[in-house]
Amino acid sequence: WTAPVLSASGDAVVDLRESIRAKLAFALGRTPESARPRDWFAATALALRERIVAACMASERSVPNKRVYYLSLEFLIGRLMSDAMNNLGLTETTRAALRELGVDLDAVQEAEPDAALGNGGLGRLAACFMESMASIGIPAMGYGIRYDHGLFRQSFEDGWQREAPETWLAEGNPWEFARPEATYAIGFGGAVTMSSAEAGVIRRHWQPAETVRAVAHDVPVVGWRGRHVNALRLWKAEAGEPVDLARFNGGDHVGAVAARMRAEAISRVLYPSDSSAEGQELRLRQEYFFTAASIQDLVARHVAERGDVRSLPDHAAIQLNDTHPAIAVPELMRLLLDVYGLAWEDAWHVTTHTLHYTNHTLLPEALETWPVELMERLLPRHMQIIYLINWMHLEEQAKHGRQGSADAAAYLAAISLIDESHGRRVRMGHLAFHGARRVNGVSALHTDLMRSTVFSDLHALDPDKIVNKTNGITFRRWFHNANPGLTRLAVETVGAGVLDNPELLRGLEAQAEDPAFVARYAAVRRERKEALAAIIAERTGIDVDPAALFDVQVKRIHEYKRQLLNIIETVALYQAIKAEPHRDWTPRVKIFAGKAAPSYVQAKLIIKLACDVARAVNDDPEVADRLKVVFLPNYSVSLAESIIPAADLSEQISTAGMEASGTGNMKFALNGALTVGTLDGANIEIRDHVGAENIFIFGLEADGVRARQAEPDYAARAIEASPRLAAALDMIAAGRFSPDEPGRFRPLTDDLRRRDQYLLTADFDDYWRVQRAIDAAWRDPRGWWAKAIRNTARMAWFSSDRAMREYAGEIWRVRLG
Ligand code: 26V
Repeated sequence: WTAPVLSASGDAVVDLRESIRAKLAFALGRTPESARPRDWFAATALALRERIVAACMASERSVPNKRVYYLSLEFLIGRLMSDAMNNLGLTETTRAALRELGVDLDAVQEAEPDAALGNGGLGRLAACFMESMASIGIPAMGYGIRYDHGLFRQSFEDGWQREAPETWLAEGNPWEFARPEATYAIGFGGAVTMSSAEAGVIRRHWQPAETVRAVAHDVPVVGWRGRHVNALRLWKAEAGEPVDLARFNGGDHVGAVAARMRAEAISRVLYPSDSSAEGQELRLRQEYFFTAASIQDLVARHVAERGDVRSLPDHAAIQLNDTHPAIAVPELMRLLLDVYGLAWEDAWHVTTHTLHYTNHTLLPEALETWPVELMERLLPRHMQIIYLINWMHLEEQAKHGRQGSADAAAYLAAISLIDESHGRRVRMGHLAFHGARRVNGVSALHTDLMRSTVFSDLHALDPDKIVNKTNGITFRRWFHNANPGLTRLAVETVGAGVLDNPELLRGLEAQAEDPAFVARYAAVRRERKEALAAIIAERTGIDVDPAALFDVQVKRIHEYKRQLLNIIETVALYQAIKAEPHRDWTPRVKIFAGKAAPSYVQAKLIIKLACDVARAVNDDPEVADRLKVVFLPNYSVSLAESIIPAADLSEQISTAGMEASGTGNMKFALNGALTVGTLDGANIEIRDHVGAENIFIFGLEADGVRARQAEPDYAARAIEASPRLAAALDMIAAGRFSPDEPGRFRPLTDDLRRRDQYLLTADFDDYWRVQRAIDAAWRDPRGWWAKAIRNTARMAWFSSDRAMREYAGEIWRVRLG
């Protein structure tokens, strides 16, 4: 980021230039003449990495009193170069150094592949939290998997999503340090044996049938102004033996490496689903693999530093990002019982004072459960421990009355860690809840719903356990780096202190109606819109007018997020324009991006509909520039960085009660897009902060959703009551957008008529109403920009620094460094 306060000093430029030149020659073996942008990227990253390590070694070397361990199956970190440069204050130095080498920094940045080690919100949140912890000085380590292939690359073939493997590591990763000395053996399968040890105490011993090696790879995470550096430790799976020599020598060259392939499969690919719990054995192997390696690593570090495993809760706080690492509960118990020889009560005390659990969804299909049979086969010792935990848990409750009645049986079935309703399955949410000291939701509404729905019985047993920690985003990436023009304007208006303290953004409010300031704010937006228009033209061939209202919905494709509601409104608008082509319609560009899970048939059909509607609308000369529809392929963190600063309108239209928080909503509002949204997730808190007059709210609230779902035939009746909705659905169902296959979208329209689980029909008319109010607001530029500026000015609370301070104080009880 071109910080006006941080300009390049001559010496620093020369130093960095020579350092880049040396990396190119001696680390990459390239001459400047033959170097491609990718080589310059690697050389620059290596030179910057050296400076990160220097910053790391300069910061105090003493052992922190307490460390935070953030366990997550996903870290959607994206590109790391601008983070590193800006947090070190070296962006202008790097630009100048490269310029002296005849190289353009922007081209070098474009050559960095995204580290797409996550699906969506949950993974991106983990990345924002890592950056914030380093920035505010929380001693922390992130633990995850070093996937060879992150989230698939999306392309379109005639409007259908196609998936291809993503190859971010094809040319290596200059940011990481391989740490082969930090390798752990991870067991699977086998049996549990008993041995009577000293004093007649029976010790159990797990003898796995198979072991896989977990090898650490550390990515440094440098905080703002280079004050602190933490590590993201990603585990790579390797086989115990690279090749079975006997088989190889016997001529079976493929069979000789079969075991190796099976082991390495664990860190091969990220599961591309964030919506339905598919009972895949490989996924359970991934979860146990990274959790066990991480727990072993952190316990070993604790024992090396403090000598006694019993003091673990005083010096370590472990955060489980959703239930994916919930196997940490029995794994920590196993280590404490079987390896360190603690008594059950002591082990349980240590476990339940070290672990904490964040829930990120209440959608039933995304709540993890694992078949007992699979767990017994893969993790026999853990299953024993889970049974024991559950037995004690249920005994405890049975003691407190409620025995005997049918009511009591239903109650025990509800709080049990084992779900017996359709085969026997371990409820990972219940396990994590029970093993954790604190459990948190990610927005005020979501936390309330946790207490009143999925976890209501467990909540009643321990009413202080569930706390709220509303999500946040790192302003360094999503404001300073993604929108340097707006950041420069903020710095020039309220002072450079805003880079350290976002609360100073408040000072922009006073300028919200000042014509000179508004003109500069609008000019920044215009510039970002022109840049996005160029990307749209390049990637889709569609020409859009940067003067039009850019209306953006970018996120994973999921029915509850209701991209379909947006598309149906687009169809209705298309019909209205066709009916009255000469009215002065507010020109809009509807921009979509997002990936569908490869197995999610309905979501893929929604993408196809968006593409088919886009073609019909964009090709209709009567519509011209009044309406354009764009689906940008391969949504990613880096694409988001281009889209968000260019948005005028942010679509956050999930069915109320279903989006746990949302974090994209925060990124858009901070960058001055106005939100059209439901009272769901963090939208509610965004409204509270930006003011109800600066956001467009519509639709049913969460309790209204529940009431409506209980009404018979609610969808059919809503369609009957709304001629506009009925006409739009008829047009889609009749094949107007799919003349080559008229029935193509019947699965979507039939489902809306019959079931409409996500209440599109209930909210459609109000959505149409608010969209027309938005059209009117856009035609009053002074009013619009004042609202936009007030959004930017009032979003400071949504910084992930605030979220991390809350976790540090109220969950982890850790001091900031
Ligand atoms: C669930 C599952 C279910 C099993 C199959 C694989 C898989 C992968 C991921 C997930 C978690 C989905 C939950 C999730 O991403 N939640 C999002 O978390 C964001 C950060 O808290 C939040 O802003 C979004 O509202 C929420 O949808």
